[in-house]
Amino acid sequence: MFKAGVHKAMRKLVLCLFFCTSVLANEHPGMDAFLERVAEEGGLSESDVKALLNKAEYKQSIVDAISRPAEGKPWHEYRPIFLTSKRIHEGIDFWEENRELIRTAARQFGVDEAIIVAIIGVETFYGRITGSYRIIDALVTLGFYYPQNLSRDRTPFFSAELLHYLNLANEEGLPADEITGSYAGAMGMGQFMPSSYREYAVDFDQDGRRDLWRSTADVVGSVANYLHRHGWQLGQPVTSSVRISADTALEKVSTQSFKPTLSVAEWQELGFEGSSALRRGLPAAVLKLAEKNHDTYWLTFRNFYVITRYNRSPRYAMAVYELSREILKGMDGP
Ligand SMILES: [Ca+2]
Repeated sequence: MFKAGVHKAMRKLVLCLFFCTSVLANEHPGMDAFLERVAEEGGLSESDVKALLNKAEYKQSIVDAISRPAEGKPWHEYRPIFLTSKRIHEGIDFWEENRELIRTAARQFGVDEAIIVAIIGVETFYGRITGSYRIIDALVTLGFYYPQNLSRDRTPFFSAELLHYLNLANEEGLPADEITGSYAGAMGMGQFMPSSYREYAVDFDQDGRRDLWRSTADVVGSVANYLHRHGWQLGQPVTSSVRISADTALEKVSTQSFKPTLSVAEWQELGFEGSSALRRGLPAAVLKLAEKNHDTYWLTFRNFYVITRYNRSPRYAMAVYELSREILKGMDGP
């Protein structure tokens, strides 16, 4: 009886040693190559990284989410997601609550205040929705299991972000297995990717830490610094509508990059008729947006390009700009 009990317990233990560790120790395709990179780069403990990756889980929901991002929608479906009266009014509240802080950051970094507010509004509804995926799961899923049926293989991008994340956690003393964020690995109120966090986050409240989750000051300062470092031009235009005619060279419309290439005057020669108030030598790109039954065209300037450094989608940049205008109107009101 006793012997049988021990035997049973032993069997249970052996089974658990086998199954429990195999459940806990997740192996991922490409993990060995990644660990080699960790070793080559130095600075991180390979065994700590391995232990962390072993605990990271592949999430089908992350693969599903990256396969259908909101950015794929046409403008007339994309715009209503962000340009709601709730997001406008909460933006006014957020600005009013943090007036001094936003003014100080905007002055220090030479950035327009309304754009800082609008970016935080579009990213996380002013810090309310920062994402509930474990960052380690998000970056392991996208770095090791990126869906191969999408137009572009972004494995290199996400595995680089995973490496940045591990370094960031190490540098800032963050719990790498606990931090949560978006399905793509963006973190905190401003949704900074790990590489951006390392490069652009600032300790704006000067408490000795860069905290983009709980410190509104650090978030506002970091967003302002990000825009500044990418070349924001204070008080300069972002975008302006443009008229086309039958002769307009529509094939010149920008699609991939919105880096200004031609001047307003040169665009005019190609048939894009901008506002007469614009400086003729101002560098611009041209954007086409799909309304339900027609297209609209926009000259986009340096500052528009800077917003696309935050998120590559021109519809994202346009939503940020329009939200900033609506919030600004509310601030000017009675
Ligand atoms: Ca701080």
